[in-house]
This record gives sequence, structure tokens and C-alpha cells, in this order.
Amino acid sequence: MRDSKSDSGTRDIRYTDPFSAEAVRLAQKFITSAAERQALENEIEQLSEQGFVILPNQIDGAVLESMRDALNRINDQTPKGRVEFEGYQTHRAYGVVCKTEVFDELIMNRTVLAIIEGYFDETPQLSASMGMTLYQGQKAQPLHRDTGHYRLPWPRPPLEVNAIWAFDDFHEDNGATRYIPGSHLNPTETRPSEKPMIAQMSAGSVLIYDGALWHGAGGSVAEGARRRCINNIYARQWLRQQDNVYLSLTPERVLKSGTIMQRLLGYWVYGSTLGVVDGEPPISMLKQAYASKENSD
Ligand SMILES: O=C(O)CCC(=O)C(=O)O
Repeated sequence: MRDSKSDSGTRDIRYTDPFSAEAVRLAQKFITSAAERQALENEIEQLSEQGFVILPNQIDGAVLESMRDALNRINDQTPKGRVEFEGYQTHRAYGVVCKTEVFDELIMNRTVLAIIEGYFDETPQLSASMGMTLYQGQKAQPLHRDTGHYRLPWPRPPLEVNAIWAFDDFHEDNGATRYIPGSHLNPTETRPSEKPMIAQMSAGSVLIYDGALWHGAGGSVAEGARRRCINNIYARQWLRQQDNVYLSLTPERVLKSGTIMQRLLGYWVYGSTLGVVDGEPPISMLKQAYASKENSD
């Protein structure tokens, strides 16, 4: 194993003994504090029991406007959906974290992260970040679970949490997300028959839900409707991410993103062993590779 040094120049125990208690503690360190998670215990309890929680008005007006502009620019470069699930009257922009930095503050939002960390009882990774803009004429999406790609038997811990940030008001007639409360606990893969609830929320609000909750985008019938949002999907760090950010993000972007984003993107090692590059965290390799490139320039 490489003789790695920590930032202070001393030898780092994570590399000398990746199985040590200290190594495991560092790798699984929470991003948010115990106090932040404690302050959100009601929201964590609602997510746990009902499978969703809505936090109203979380984005400042001017910031929201710049995020709408950024999503509009991405939509201009994005074809409409190719299959019914994506939506023929929907701009579904994959991997938005790779296309702009404007949404980074939503991805790293501490309230959302504290809720997820409290719910998972560990730090998540970002699995996907996508823009979803529905237009008039878009049919309702079939209700589904997002966790179908992880074929794990029940009982099992929560695997994924989504955070849908509304950039426009969400109404029943412009495609607001629909969901069946409590259905994230149902061990069968049969769609429940209950009538879904509508995530009616104002622009700037965020709908947080367990990926096993039965849900789907609603139908859009409102004249001239445009329902914009960003959906950030977080998953357990030991699951494969939906977006392959390792191939989509430039090293420069990763290096300047800061530790929290690097951890969320998966440039950190989980459980001392998952994700290593030659026995080291990917971020260490990236830093070394970049430093040697700069020295040779
Ligand atoms: O756009 C929405 O409201 C939800 C979309 C969704 O669930 C999906 O595409 O998987």
C-alpha cells in the first residue's frame, strides 16, 4: 500500500490500517452534526413512518430565479423524453451536477442531508441529479418505486432518498408528484390500490421521500404549463450510483468542489475498502495526478 500522508504531512492511519476502528470512523463520519439531526427529528420520523416529508419555501427568490435560468439553459440542450416513462412532453436532463454548479447548494443542502443522515443513520452518496420539466399534454407517469434496480430481499434498510426541489408551484393540473403514503414499507412489489396524494407545494419547496415509496409525476393539463424541478437521489454508499460521475465530471470540477461534495460524489472510501484506487481514496489519487500534471506543465 502506498505510503500516504495526511494534509498535515503525518502518516494517515486510514492508509496504514484501513480496517482500524479509526479508519472506519473517519470513513463513516456524518456530514451534519448530531444537533442538526436532532432538530429535525420530527421530519425524520415522518419520513420513516409515512415515507415522505415536504419542507416549504427553502430557496431564496433570487437564487431560485438563477436556478430556473440554469435549468432552462440545460433544457434547451435536452431532447424530450424517448420513452413513455421519461415522458414525451418532458425534458428529463440527466446528471445535472455534471452540467452546472448552480445546483450544488441544493445537493449539499444541510437540512436535506441531516434528514437523510438521520434516517439512514449514516452518510449517503449522491446517486443521481436530474432536471424534470413537464409541459402541458404530459400524461401521468405510472406509479413506481425507484429502488427496483436494487434487488434486495425484505426486510431491508431504506436504500434511497429523493429530494425533489420545486422550481415552479406544484399543482394537481401541472404534474405535481403523486405518492402513496406509507407504501415504502410494503414488502411486496405489487402497486398498492390506494388513491395517491398530490405533492402540492410552492416553488422553492422540497419533497423528500424514500425511493421505495410508490410515486410518479402527475399529468399536466394546465394551459401553457411548465413544471420544473431538480430531483437529487441519494443512496447508501455501498450501492452503485445511477449517474456515473467518475466518467462525466472533469477532475478540475471534482477538485474544486470541496470535501462535502467530493464525499457525496463517491470520491471517499466507504467502510475502509469500497471505492479504493490502489488502496487509497479516489480523491487522493486525483490530487496526486493533478499535482503531477501541474508540475509537468
Ligand atoms: O417528476 C416527478 O414528479 C417524479 C418523477 C419520477 O418519479 C421518476 O421519473 O422516476
